[in-house]
Amino acid sequence: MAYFDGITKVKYEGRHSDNPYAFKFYNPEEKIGGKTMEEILRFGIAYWHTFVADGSDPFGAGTAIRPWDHLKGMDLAKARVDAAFEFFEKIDAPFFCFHDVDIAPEGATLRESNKNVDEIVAMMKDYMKDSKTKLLWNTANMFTNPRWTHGAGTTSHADVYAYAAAKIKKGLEVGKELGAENYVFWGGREGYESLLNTNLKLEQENLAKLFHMSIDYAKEIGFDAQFLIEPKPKEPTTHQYDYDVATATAFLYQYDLQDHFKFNIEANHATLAGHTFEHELRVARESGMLGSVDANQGDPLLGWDTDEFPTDLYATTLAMYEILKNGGLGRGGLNFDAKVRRGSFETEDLFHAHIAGMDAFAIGLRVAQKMIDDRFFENIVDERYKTFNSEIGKKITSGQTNLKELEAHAIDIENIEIRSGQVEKIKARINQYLLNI
Ligand code: XUL
Ligand code: CO
Repeated sequence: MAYFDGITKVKYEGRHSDNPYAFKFYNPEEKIGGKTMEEILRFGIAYWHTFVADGSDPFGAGTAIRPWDHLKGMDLAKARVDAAFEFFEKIDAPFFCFHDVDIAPEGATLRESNKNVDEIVAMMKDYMKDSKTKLLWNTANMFTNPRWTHGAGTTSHADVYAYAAAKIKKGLEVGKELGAENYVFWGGREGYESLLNTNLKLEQENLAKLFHMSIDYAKEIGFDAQFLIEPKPKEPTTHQYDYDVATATAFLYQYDLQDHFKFNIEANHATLAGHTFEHELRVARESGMLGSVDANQGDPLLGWDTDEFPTDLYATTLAMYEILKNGGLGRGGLNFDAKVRRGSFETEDLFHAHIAGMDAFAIGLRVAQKMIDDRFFENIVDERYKTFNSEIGKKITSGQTNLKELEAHAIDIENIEIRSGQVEKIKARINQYLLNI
């Protein structure tokens, strides 16, 4: 059965097309800076938002109308796999991502849940023989079920910890079976509500031990995926341990995990942390830890994780600049961890949303590559920091000086010429780049 009847494969028609089911800027085969757009952008479809979510929010029931709505249990799970692979083909997605509970219903025990997962994984594997769509990453959902109320790897109960470990073990096996490029750890409920009842040290040490056990097990079974930590602040718990890239980097170094993890950076998590998307990407990139991206955007008027499809060209351009300067995303990709708005409840909205997101990143890529070719930011930064190429500047950057020598240099200076940072001039120029693609 076809779930998206009447919609044919979405193709690139160029910027002047008025076909809502065509890409205007994303041309998968077109080369940008030597690689195809498909190779650089590595788009992924988030199974949970696109095939599972129903548009419900904390204030009301689901609104989404989906052609698989009438089904239940494993029949529903199987219909979603059929729908997913039809969607991947039609939207031309090279990757997808899922949590264990997205693909198969949970049973009364983990043994039962795993049996359901196995059945769906076998079905996916079958589809993947003929489909070009690969698994970017999978993960274990350790935040929805009430057992995770006090955390998973940071829980106050050893049985819950064991359950979490068992779910990760299964997730690694599933990742291996489906050839996943990455395995993601988003610490859904890894944090705390209040210090009044929390052993912070034990919780963090236990979490680190769980990561070490996961590394060991992946090695044992020969699953060579890249491990990714996805930082997020203050949601759902008041204090999330992986608050942002800097906080999580300190955690990784503290527990000797730094060589085993990179970051999966989500735009809306960055802004919730009080950072820009590009800040988080830059911090990860500069420490060699930029692994993958959850491509979405938040609503600046709302203080929670709205997971909107990315359409802000300024943000996608600056993000693509970081990604290109990183030499690409390697085994990572741009996963649309994004959901259609509650009011966008028709099935076709799933296509419009993904087309909008893919085009927005394609524009970002085109503009960022042009800026890099022109050395736009590089020239600005070189000029701004040029005094560090002077005799004393070189001594500072190479660590060849000391306070006495710097005092001798500074003591008789009467006038230091400080130049404007020219942020407005830079922004005006960026607007020109955006309008001239
Ligand atoms: C939650 C979130 C997750 C992770 C995977 O905010 O981003 O969907 O991406 O668990
Ligand atoms: Co995410």
